[in-house]
Amino acid sequence: MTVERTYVMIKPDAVSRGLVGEIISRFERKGFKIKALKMFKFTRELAEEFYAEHKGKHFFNDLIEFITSGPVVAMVLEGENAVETVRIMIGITDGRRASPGSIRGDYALDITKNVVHASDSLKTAEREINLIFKPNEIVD
Ligand code: 3AN
Repeated sequence: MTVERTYVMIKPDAVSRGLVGEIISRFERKGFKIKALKMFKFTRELAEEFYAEHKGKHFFNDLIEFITSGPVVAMVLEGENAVETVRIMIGITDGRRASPGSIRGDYALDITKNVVHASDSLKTAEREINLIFKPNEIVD
């Protein structure tokens, strides 16, 4: 086991539904440390860069429309095996099929409006953290 950092983002649907505290507290109770935290609204340009790997896919436009539709809450979480463990905690992409007990399984009924994002690998985590946070926004 190694201590890792991962990028987690509470999406506009969950912010407008008042689920921010609930979602953050699940990660805290699990034992992860919050190393950075902020609320912001994506510009179209930043959203397209963030989701660049999905450019050209049939759902890309809906995804960009959705993620720019309202504020998100972004954070850096740190803990043992953070990337994989947080992915298990959020559940699979389609909220209808995500396991009960996972965040998407408990709060999402949609594949686009699916409440939360988390990095899918260490390499992605580094890219996403560097894209969204300045070094002085992350505590040591
Ligand atoms: P995950 O967030 O589970 O890693 P990705 O990275 O495959 O999923 O997709 C990024 C986002 O794109 C998802 N969170 C979801 O909002 C949207 N998305 C992915 N696949 C689809 C799809 N088949 N139809 C609609 N939206 C999708």
